[in-house]
Amino acid sequence: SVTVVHILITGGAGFIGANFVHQTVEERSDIRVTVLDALTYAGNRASLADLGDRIEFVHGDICDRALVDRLVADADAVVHFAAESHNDNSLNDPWPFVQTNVVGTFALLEAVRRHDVRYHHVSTDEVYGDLELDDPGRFTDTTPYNPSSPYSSTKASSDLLVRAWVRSFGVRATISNCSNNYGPYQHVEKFIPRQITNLIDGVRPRLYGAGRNVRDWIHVDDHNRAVWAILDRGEIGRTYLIGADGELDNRSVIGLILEEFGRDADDFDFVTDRPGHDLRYAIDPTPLRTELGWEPRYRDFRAGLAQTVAWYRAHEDWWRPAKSATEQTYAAQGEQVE
Ligand code: NAD
Ligand code: TDX
Repeated sequence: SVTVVHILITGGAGFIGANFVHQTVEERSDIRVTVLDALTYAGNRASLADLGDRIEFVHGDICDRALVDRLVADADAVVHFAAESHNDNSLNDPWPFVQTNVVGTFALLEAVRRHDVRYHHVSTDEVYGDLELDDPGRFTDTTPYNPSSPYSSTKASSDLLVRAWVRSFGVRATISNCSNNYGPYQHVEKFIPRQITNLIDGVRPRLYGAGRNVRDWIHVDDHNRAVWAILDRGEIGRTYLIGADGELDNRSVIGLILEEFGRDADDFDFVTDRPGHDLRYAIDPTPLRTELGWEPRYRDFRAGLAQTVAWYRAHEDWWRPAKSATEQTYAAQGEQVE
């Protein structure tokens, strides 16, 4: 483990990255924080505005090798969140996914190799493909990679680059593969914020396919505490799976959101299914618990969801600018009520 004095956080203006920056500034105020973010449609400077000059913000692209090299040289740890993160977009236009997720990770790996800087790679459980609904098994760090979408295949590619850079060049890296996050600052394109903001707008929530797909929900703060546990105590070269035993099907999630708004459980629309839609993800987080002593703090999904609904109600100024463009994108991608 390294004592982190100056951390470089990529994608810190995105959902998970912004929560990680807040957690780090609040709980580890001795650490100097630099954020590198390209401010794509998914990045929002407003997510960090309250931190003022407690962080340094660099507006730039992780594919910019000279910039990345200069920033990495000045840091003693890099946590890499920046990515194109939305499956639906990856089906519509995969190009930026290959560029940012694969080439961008490559640029970071070359820089941490050159300057021997500790690197943590944030990835997803989607690299493992999907499980049957009745499969008693869950994903572990030995589950074979089997990604389905352009998004998950580019994340899998980036993970494989990290593994090769550890083995071939001795880069001091760890990887985490986390399940579906929810919480504040999540873009309104994603399932939970989309339905919350639809309901605030008086629009019926939209469920893909039959709504039987299962996701393993974790609060973003629990994910980020696990990332810190890995930075503090993780073993170099290891992959850690992060999950909080939060499996629920999409229809049940919609039901809980509707309940939060005092609406009937069937007050939603079925819409066009996602092509290649993964059926179920499920994480076995045993090594994280037994070896690193991590435990989730959010154990009651209903309570975490209520807190998230309250956040979106109170921060309409944050999400409103992205809402109509997001819904127009879904319409342009051919989404229709079934
Ligand atoms: P997000 O889309 O909300 O944020 C991504 C951020 O990266 C944005 O601020 C964007 O501006 C920035 N970015 C994109 N391309 C860039 C580039 N070329 N250079 C610099 N910055 C760039 O994503 P998120 O949901 O916060 O996900 C963060 C990471 O966590 C991703 O690597 C994702 O694969 C992973 N992950 C997400 C989840 C989830 O449920 N959201 C679960 C597991 C893993
Ligand atoms: O309107 C919707 N209706 C719906 O039924 C949307 C936007 C989604 N869905 C379904 C699709 C999925 O089964 O809800 C589930 C969750 O969808 P997303 O929020 O798009 O997430 P998912 O595709 O599962 O991927 C997420 O978790 C893993 C993140 O976006 C990824 O970045 C992360 O790697």
